[in-house]
Amino acid sequence: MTGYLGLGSNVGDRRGNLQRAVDLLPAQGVTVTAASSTYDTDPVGEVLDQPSFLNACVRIETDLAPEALLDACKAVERELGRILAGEDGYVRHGPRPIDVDLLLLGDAPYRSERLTLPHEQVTSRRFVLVPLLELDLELRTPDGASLAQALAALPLDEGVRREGAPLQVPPAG
Ligand code: PH2
Ligand code: MG
Ligand code: MG
Repeated sequence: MTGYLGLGSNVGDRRGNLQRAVDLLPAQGVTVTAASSTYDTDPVGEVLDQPSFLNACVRIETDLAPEALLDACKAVERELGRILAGEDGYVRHGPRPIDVDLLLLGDAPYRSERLTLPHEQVTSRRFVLVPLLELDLELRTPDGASLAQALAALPLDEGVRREGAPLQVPPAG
């Protein structure tokens, strides 16, 4: 099944953290088939007073079911030193070396206590939509909504600046 992940980092070597996350995905049963450029983005959400983020998106191919794919994303976050929810020192929406979010997976929506697909913010955040549409301009949510149209409808107040070349796609197999 095809899916899309959103990556973010605003602590330490931001680009190195994003690339390491991508490089760790294959060992989790996640094949990376395309990676976007990196974007320097203004913090949005519950904590605005924190360093700017580096964001990117990747397209993946995986046989993992949604919950197992979420576990794979969390395993990568943990390997890169992220403090996860429930652990000492965790700040929701706070600074982090790495965030790996499951944005879209296949053609069906999914909802559980820990996971909602498509990701609730996939149509409302410029830092998600700009790198995502770089991968595939025709992308739609399972209900058929065009992500390009969602981006066009957003105000321009959320700063998203292209920062660097696309992340490297790890060799297949
Ligand atoms: N992630 C958040 C909260 N705010 N802002 C930007 N610019 N980029 C992010 O990745 C981000 C954020 C929670 O995951
Ligand atoms: Mg996030
Ligand atoms: Mg997250």
